[in-house]
Amino acid sequence: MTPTASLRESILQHLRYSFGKDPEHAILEDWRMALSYAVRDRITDAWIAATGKTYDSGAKRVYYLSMEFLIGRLLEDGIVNLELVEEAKAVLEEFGKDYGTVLSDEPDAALGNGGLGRLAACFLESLSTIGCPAHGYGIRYEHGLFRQSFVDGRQVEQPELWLEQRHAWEFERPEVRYRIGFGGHVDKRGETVRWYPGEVVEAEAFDTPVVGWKGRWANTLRLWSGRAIHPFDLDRFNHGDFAGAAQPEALARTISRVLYPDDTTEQGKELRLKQEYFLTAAALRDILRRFNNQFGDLRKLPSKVAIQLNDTHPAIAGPELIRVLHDERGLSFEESMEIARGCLSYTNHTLLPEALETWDEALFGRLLPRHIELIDQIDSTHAKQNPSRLNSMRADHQVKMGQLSFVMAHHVNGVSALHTELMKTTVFEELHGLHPDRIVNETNGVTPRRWLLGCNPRLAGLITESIGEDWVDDLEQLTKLEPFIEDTAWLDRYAQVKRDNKSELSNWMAQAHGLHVDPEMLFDVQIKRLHEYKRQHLNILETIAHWAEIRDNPNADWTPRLKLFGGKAAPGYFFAKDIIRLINDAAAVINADPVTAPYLKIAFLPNYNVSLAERMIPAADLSEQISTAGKEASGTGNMKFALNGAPTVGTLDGANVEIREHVGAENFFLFGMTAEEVMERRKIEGHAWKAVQADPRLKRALDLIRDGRFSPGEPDRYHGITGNLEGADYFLVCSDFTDYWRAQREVDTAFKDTRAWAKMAALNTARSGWFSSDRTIRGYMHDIWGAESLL
Ligand code: OX2
Repeated sequence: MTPTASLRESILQHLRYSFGKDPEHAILEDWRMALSYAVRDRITDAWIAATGKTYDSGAKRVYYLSMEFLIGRLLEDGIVNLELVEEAKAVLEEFGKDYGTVLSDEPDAALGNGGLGRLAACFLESLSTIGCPAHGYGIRYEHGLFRQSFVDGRQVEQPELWLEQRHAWEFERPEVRYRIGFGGHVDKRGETVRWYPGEVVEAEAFDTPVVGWKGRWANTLRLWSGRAIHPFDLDRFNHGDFAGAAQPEALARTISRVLYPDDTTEQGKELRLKQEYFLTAAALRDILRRFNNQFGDLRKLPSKVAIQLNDTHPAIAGPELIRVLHDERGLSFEESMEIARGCLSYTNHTLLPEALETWDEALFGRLLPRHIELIDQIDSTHAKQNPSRLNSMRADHQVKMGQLSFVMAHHVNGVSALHTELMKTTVFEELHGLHPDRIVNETNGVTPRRWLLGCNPRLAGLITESIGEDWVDDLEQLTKLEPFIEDTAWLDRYAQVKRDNKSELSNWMAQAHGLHVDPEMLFDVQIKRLHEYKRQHLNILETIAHWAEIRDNPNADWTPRLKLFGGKAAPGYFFAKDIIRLINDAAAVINADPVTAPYLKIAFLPNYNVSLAERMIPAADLSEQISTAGKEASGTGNMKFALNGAPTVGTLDGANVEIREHVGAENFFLFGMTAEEVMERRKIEGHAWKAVQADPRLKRALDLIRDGRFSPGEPDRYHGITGNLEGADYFLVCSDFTDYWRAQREVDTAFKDTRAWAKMAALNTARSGWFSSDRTIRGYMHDIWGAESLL
């Protein structure tokens, strides 16, 4: 049987026996599911083999605990990693099905908000590519991140329904269920302490295999779903209370119903804390069961188990592990704490004060009465061991999860060089003083399988043709492209790839959104969550100022530019939602201006998600990474753009710093204040107003907004934004505007020299190999986990 016949056979078999269809009657979803099952069968073989190898080797295992896994679609990932692209295309073509259409039928699993969740997904793929035995543990949210649409330019949120369509990738494990308790009381008899929860739900496992490059290895993503222990109350039913009869099930399922419930209400907060404990307790139960089956002696736990806490969300793992070891298994508190610390490590992803997790002690104590006692005991034990310390995890009637995580972890890592250094001098200054070896840096990375090979087949093809295919799991080999870049014929091909990608995106935008743009324009892209620190408003201000300038002098030699935006604002973050609306309002006015139309267009694509990123990044000419220095811990989109040949216009923030070092300062459009200058600038009274007075372009842009040029029916619609910018301007939009403007005009000039631009883009690709998540994961394995590859 030829390989084509074998995938073909497999698809037809699944159509028939898994879905009860023949090719004549199969709908698109049947084809997608049959192809997925055919691919999944192959992944499953690799998966079972890897699991067997892990058991046999007795190796240390890595457990990645995360409230978010932004995995996106999985079919293409599987096809790409198993090198089945050509075969799958051929089979589908034979049946008159378009490969891209079949892939796009898969719902985009948005079980995360942004960078933190996407990083977790890249890490899982790299762990499998490297062959490091690992599990991801998360929550199987019924509703992922909301779907975004625009009504009159405003963001509207709808529930996300990824599980409404058939989902090919998970295996339900009804035999893997744990009871997770909340509330109740703590009983103390002499030395014996027992927690008797008042409410108990069950966590049920759903497993998704994650396959690595060439199918050499596959690990497990295990997601927990909430269910009631007694799903149906027959007694209530028999008494005619039909709704009440189903209530236990409805309540228990609430726990895994939605990603990040609104936490502005007390109920919302409580649910979030419940989710955190639910994930963590179920994962630890599972880890200990597996360890027990294989090794038994709990003192060996740190040599066999490495648990990574993705931010503080699973920080309850520290006290929970101590509770199990001490209360349930009878080890002393001190020894339990040592064992727990030997297993745990913690990644910090942000220094923003509002994102550092704290819990009100009353709520915490009500939900987790034993854990709050243990946290106090951890705190006082740590205080005894380190008498000079000032930094308590239990001040102001709060529980501080950052401090708890730091104290309970053997290593704490930041996600870029700058961020790690700032951690040492800001949030964790005191704890770092006490434990100077605990903080390490692991600069983020992205998986090249999804973010180059999968999403940019034209560029991947050119690279493989030039240097062979070894770059796919050894990304630093991309430096071998450098000599080719000197060859103008090769460089023209590189430039042609970008043009083709831009045409493809343009066609898609026309067909999907009725947006018509000229693919010859400079595609300037800012895609990420909406946040003041990310400064989408700096971008739109510059766009407006530029528009005014073109109108002053329409016959000058302007570089045509398309400003592309994508990103969601948190439903309760009204300022960020206003920024979205401003961009959409400005787009409506500016796109309709016949004078500037050849030179400037704006588009905000709705419902930004992983799949949309995969479309946009390969087509980008310019990557906007313009956060206020010191605020973006790392960024990972910045890496994807550089890898796909879009130079950055950016500040010295997060991983931008390292990207610039790698690609070369001459291939990066730097602007703005440094993190230190930012702190100094904030001390100057009236800094924003001074910046506005000093730059007439900025002043004009603000005036246009304030005077209602983009909201004629409601001139004061954006007074919140203009007032903020001219007043406090905490994120220093005005102070960085003038230098941003300068950098953008440098971009205009540079883009006119097509060859020089192509060279700059190609050098970005050639020198971004270090930003592979394979490199990051090797760093964690070596510096933090003490784990080894089994390949
Ligand atoms: C994000 C950070 O904002 C981003 O800079 C970083 O690249 C990403 O995590 C992965 O490390 N929630 N999301 C983040 O931090 C938090 C908290």
